[in-house]
Amino acid sequence: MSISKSPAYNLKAVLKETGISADTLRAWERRYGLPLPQRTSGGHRLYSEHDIQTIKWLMARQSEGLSISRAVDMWNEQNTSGLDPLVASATKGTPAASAGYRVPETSLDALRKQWLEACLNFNETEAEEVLNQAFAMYPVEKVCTDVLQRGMSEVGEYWYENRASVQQEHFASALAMRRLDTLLSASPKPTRNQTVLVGCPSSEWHTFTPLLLALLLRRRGLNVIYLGANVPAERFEETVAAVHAGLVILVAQTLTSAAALHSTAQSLSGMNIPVGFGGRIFNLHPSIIDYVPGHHLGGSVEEALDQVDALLKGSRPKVQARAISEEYQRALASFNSQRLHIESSIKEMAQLLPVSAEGLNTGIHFLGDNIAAALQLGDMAHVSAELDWLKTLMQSHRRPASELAEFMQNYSHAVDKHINGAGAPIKAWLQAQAQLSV
Ligand code: B12
Repeated sequence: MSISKSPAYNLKAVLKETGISADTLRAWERRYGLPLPQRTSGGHRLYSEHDIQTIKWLMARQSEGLSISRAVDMWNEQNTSGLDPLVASATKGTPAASAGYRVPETSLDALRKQWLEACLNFNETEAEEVLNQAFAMYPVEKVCTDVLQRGMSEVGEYWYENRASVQQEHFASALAMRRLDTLLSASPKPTRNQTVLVGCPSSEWHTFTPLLLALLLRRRGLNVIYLGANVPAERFEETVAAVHAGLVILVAQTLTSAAALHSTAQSLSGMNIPVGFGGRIFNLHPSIIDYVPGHHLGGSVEEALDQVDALLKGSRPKVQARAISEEYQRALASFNSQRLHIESSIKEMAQLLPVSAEGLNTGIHFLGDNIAAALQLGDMAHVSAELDWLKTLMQSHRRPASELAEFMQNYSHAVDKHINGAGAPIKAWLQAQAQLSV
């Protein structure tokens, strides 16, 4: 078989014939000299039939799972050993497999698995290579959600079940964040004149989804100002006014940061700017949504994208948030004012418990923050889910359930002592939990 090497086709014809993008084709030429078309006297590229077949050959290797650099290596190896790769592939079926290359699966699920495995092994080179391959094969949006976001979620589950260490989880999230940062800084200039502020309320350190949202909105042409983690409510209004924001998006993953989000949204509610919000905690406890003076952007980052467009068009009526009951308002005010006393009483009572001072402090803070947040968000039952989380964590670290029951009893006595009547909803909940924990 002889394939013509005479220059005959312009760039447009080649793009149409192969389906490759002009940028990718130019990058292959620049990096690998493959293919290297001739030029007209005016400097325009002219490709031969052989060039077109070369491009198709390289694309076929990519769809078999090879990275472009491995595909080029294979092309060069076959050429140096006197084999015409185009002839070999026409006669032998899948060249990557027959040349002894490991052909990894390239579905998004398989790529996510490979990425996770590389992260769990602290293998940065491999993890980056898998991502490069994923981005070469699939749209940016798909890779970000199906590989990175779902990968992060899975790492979180591994950590929770004690199948991954904090170090492995941190390593994976650092790589994922770094990639999003790079993509964001490389994204084109905004083409729309609306500005969206995206950030986390105070006490929220999970920045992956707000950063992802910032990236995806930027790729839709919006001017996104990304504020990152732990943004306090103070002076937020000033910032919104200074940048002429058309929309503020706040993201929370935990109960305590949902309460902080609630406070920030309240402080912005006097301005005529819509507030959008979302995150894991609103999926877990949808009843919280009604208490937030803002627009819930849906259950996933993808859903949020369309909601954002609707909000910017001004086609959504202002949300009337639900107020918490008077009983809860009283309980919250008393709890906040007596919290220090309650906590020092628990510490005194817990001296006999076989837990370290550090463990006890963490437990006290965790529970106190969650009680205050649940009261602010209208339902003490929200703390139960957080406790389930704590129980499973304790189990996976082999801590006895009786430890938690005793701690809850102590907490209940301390609430009784310092905020007797007004603390009723807290006490009722603590008593029920102490029974359940034994
Ligand atoms: C990475 C990570 C961290 C990193 C964050 C690094 C960073 N810069 O982001 C660090 C180490 C800082 C961290 C700290 C903590 N973390 Co953490 N973390 C995670 C992990 C693994 C991923 C977080 C993430 O990016 N989630 C976002 C995506 C990947 O999650 P997702 O739930 O699949 O997202 C879906 C929906 O929730 C929704 N969604 C999510 N965000 C948004 C946003 C919008 C606008 C919308 C519309 C929808 C939406 O859409 C997605 C579906 O498409 C999660 C595991 C998990 N499942 O989330 C734990 C997790 C969130 N962390 C958890 C905990 C407990 C903590 C700590 C308290 C741990 C500790 N003891 O210190 C601290 C708290 C920090 C704080 N105050 O904010 C728990 C929360 C449990 C709970 N009941 O609150 C989780 C769930 C782990 C677990 N399984 O137990 N964490």
